Amino acid sequence: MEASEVWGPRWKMCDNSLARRYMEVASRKQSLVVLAADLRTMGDLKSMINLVGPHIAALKTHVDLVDDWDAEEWGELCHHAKKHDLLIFEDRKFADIGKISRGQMAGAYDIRSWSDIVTAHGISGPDIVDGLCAGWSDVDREGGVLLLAQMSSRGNLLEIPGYTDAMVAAGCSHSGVFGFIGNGSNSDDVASLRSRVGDKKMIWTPGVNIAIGDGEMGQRYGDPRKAVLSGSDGIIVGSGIHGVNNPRGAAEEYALVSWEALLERGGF
Ligand code: 5BU
Repeated sequence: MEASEVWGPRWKMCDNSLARRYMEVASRKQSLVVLAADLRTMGDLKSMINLVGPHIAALKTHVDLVDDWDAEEWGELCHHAKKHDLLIFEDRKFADIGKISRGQMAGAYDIRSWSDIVTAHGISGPDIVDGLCAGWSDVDREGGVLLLAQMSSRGNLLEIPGYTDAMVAAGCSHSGVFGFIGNGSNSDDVASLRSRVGDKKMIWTPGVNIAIGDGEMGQRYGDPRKAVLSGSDGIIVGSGIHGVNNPRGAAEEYALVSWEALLERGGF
């Protein structure tokens, strides 16, 4: 199916080029699954991409979690991910002032050269988005920033009244903003975020698992189908895929559930 047919108003109103690319990939692969690839070795990461690559739309990394990280091998891994038609999303949660965030896009990991999407907190003010976009421009690339409007973990301070509204207000008008992170563990939270965000931006949700309830160390999980029906455009799933006996089967199942929910929702 064509992305423009599937995504309806989201496609028409979108102002971030990476978000369009995501909608195209998701439509080609019939999956809204973003794999949280929280694995500790390069070998395990590569094997996981091979196993589940056909069923996911994006690969979410924590580059500083990998014990045997090596720049050259990482480049090869990203190349491999691209062959699987995946967007690469570094969940770095940048939070510094604009100039420093721009610098941190370079540095030892050189995130600007291989990431398509990164996460950022808005706590330091809106210039962080300019800083991150400047980081990509420095290597003639374009990317999209996912701002944390909500989190999935228990007791997070983004729940303090006013924070989410301020984040959405600051992020909605910036074309460098790909979208917002919403709390996938609670479909009311996702629906409320969607009503504030409107159609112009993506909402991606961590805290999603077919086995709903409390996870390790304050993580909370909600149902993937409900998250999409409430307005999530991408379900971020980690242990629900890499932590089970049959990751490929699980990825396929999350893909099917997410895709069917998107079609049921009618793209918006
Ligand atoms: P899990 O294994 O499905 O619980 O992994 C969740 C992933 O999503 C993990 O990589 C977290 O860093 C990430 N995450 C999250 O869980 N909650 C949040 O609010 C944000 C990111 Br932002």
